[in-house]
Parts: sequence; C-alpha cells; structure tokens
Amino acid sequence: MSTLENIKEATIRGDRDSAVELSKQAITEDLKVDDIIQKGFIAAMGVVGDRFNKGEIFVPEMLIAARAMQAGLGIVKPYLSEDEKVTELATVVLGTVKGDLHDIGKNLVSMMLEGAGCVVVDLGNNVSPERFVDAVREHKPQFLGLSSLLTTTMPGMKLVLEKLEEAGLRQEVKVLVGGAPVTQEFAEGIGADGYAGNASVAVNKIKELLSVSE
Ligand code: B1M
Repeated sequence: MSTLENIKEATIRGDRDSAVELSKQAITEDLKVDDIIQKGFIAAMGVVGDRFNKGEIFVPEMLIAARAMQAGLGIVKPYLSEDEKVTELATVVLGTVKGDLHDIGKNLVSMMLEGAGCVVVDLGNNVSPERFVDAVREHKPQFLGLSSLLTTTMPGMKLVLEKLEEAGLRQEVKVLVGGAPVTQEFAEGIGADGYAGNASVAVNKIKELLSVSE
C-alpha cells in the first residue's frame, strides 16, 4: 500500500501513533501536503462518517479516528505552502451556547468538519450571542454552528438568531443547530437553516446546504 493509503487506513483505525509516523514519512517522501490531507485524512473521515451513519461504529471509534486525524494534521500542516492551499469546503464558526459547558459533542462536530475540509473557528463553550455575532462579522463564515446539551440553554439558540438579525447579518450566514435535546422541529421553530443529529450528519448537512445555495 502507498503511504497515502496507509495514512487513510491508520486514521480509520484511530491509530494515532501510526498516523503521526506515516505523516512524517509522507513529508520525507516529498508528497504534496494537499494530497496527504485530501487523500489521506479527509478520505478517511469520509469512510468513518459513513460507517457511523450505518451504525457500524459508534461515538468512541469516531472520536479516536478524529484524534488520529488531528495528530497527523498537526505534523503536515506547517509544510503547506502558499500555492498548495487545501481546497476549503466552507468556513464554519462553531460554539456551545451561553450557560452551557458541554463541549464533547461540539468538539466532535468540529473535528469531523475539519476532516471534511472545512475551516473551523471554534469559539468553545458558554458563548454569548454577542460573541457569536462578533465572530460572524469578523470571520464571514458561510455557516454558524450552535450546540446545546441542556433544555435550559436551548432558547439561547433563538437569541443568537435574533441578535444576528438585529446586526443585519442573518442573511449572510446559514445557521446549523444540534445537540442531544435539539430536534428538527425545534430548529424549524426558531428559524435555523438546518439541524443535525450527529457530527457526521452535520458534515452532510453542510454539503447539502452548499449545493442548494450554489
Ligand atoms: Co451534563 N447533562 N450537566 N455534564 N451531561 C447531560 C446533557 C444530561 C442529559 C444528563 C442527565 O441528566 N441525564 C443533563 C441535561 C438534562 C436536560 O437538560 N434535560 C445534564 C445536566 C443536567 C448537567 C448539569 C446541569 C448537572 C449539574 O451540575 N447539576 C451540568 C450543567 C453544566 C453546564 O453546562 N452549565 C452538567 C455538567 C456536565 C459535565 C461538565 C460534568 C460534563 C460535560 C463535560 C464536557 O462536555 N466537557 C457532562 C456530561 C459529560 C454529560 C453527559 C453524561 C454526556 C454528554 C456528552 O458528552 N455526550 C450527558 C448525558 C448523556 O448525554 N448521556 C449530560 C457525548 C457526545 C458525543 O454527544 O454531546 O449529544 P452529544 O453530541 C452529539 C450530538 O448531539 C451532535 O453531534 C454530537 C456527536 O455525534 N451535536 C451536534 C452536538 N452538537 C452539535 C452541533 C451541531 C450538530 C450536531 O451543529 C452545529
């Protein structure tokens, strides 16, 4: 198998050490960094997402694969030259809403989006509506992703949408919501553009919304 195929397989297995070693090997072999990312890591996370959707693997396996990818990306990214920029799918500003400290699921969403080729600006947890609005103004993302794990913080998502509207930015960004208590009905009720029940669906939803707006 080629080094790129080995990187893909190691990432799918969640074998962090091999992903790191193979990434170093790929650099010494002078492979294009864009290829390492697209054909190695992004291809691997596509397979992982599909297996998760089919119920063949679960959150822990997806998490260790995403961590292997992040470790490998850390090795190869510094070698990315200006003329070799990875094709970016979209920019996504992401965070857990105010009052909510849960971030495990949000981090997984962040890693899967990165794995799909998105540039993710992760604001962390307990993020106020004002910080979300400021980040949309600053980073001009195509997507804003809001996560909530508490029924008590879900109304905070609606508040973010209202603040975006007030700031005249609502039409500039598509808002995707998720988190265990969040539902499609809730998302529609607050006027979000999309809902995703898990990290892998979040990637598909973003691809779907991008193709609709093209
Ligand atoms: Co919390 N907690 N917690 N907790 N906690 C829950 C959520 C709870 C359901 C437990 C329970 O009572 N059964 C309950 C909420 C009840 C409710 O609101 N109805 C609860 C509570 C009550 C609390 C506290 C209030 C407890 C207390 O102090 N009395 C407190 C609140 C603190 C706060 O936020 N202000 C609290 C605290 C904590 C810890 C800090 C201890 C810890 C969080 C650590 C951390 O995140 N860094 C914690 C944990 C770990 C949980 C449980 C056990 C696990 C959550 C988790 O990480 N799941 C949870 C019970 C449970 O779910 N079994 C619980 C794994 C994760 C991969 O899944 O986050 O659902 P999830 O993310 C998924 C999808 O939802 C989706 O994709 C992810 C990956 O597939 N998704 C998105 C998530 N965000 C998305 C965004 C998207 C799209 C998809 O688009 C942008």
